[in-house]
Amino acid sequence: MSEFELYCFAQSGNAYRAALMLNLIGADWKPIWVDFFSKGVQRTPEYRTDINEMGEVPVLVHGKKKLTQSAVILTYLSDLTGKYKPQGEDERLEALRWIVFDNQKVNGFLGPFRFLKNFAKPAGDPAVLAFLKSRIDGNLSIVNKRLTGRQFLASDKPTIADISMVAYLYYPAEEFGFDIAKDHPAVGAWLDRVKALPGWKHPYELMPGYPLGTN
Ligand SMILES: N[C@@H](CCC(=O)N[C@@H](CS)C(=O)NCC(=O)O)C(=O)O
Repeated sequence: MSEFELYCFAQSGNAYRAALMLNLIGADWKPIWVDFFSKGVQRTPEYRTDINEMGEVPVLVHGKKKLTQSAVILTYLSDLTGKYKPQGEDERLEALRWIVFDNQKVNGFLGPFRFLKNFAKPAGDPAVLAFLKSRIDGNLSIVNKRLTGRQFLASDKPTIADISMVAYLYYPAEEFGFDIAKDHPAVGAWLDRVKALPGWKHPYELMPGYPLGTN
């Protein structure tokens, strides 16, 4: 039995944050596939009673602990191992600041945009997609400015803020209809730096369920 179990699926950038962290810290972990698309398992009463009352992935199981919300999972794993942990109060608050901005405004918009564009039936309303795209452009520009002349978001070393922010950013450009790394070059260079960390893997390699319907 693995030390950690992670409820997840390959298309989830929210779950990727936790999966990537587990891989980067060299944890003994295994994914538990959640059939999000065909069965909507996360919306069943059983899932909400037994796994996560919020009806979401990721969920991390470690011994008797069951943790949800990727920001909580990242914090827990960095406290536990000391890896990718912001150092000192200023860095800790800075990392938290970028994680909240990411959850709400960067991947918080990118995730639904990509879902509406690729997976929703019926497909997303073009007006909604256009609204989300304009927010995504504006917010990625803020991240791009932050990363111009710096190596990582909250420190001179990679921290959980970086692991949070990459959530949806490695998925193929065709799934968005625009190329994040090209449109935001400092973000592109930083994505390469994160990709070079030992243990990095693409979300489609790290979590089960890709291509859709193959698990
Ligand atoms: N803030 C949460 C977001 C989690 C989230 O929204 N996960 C999606 C999958 S990518 C989900 O499970 N949604 C439930 C649903 O749509 O029914 C986190 O970072 O963990």
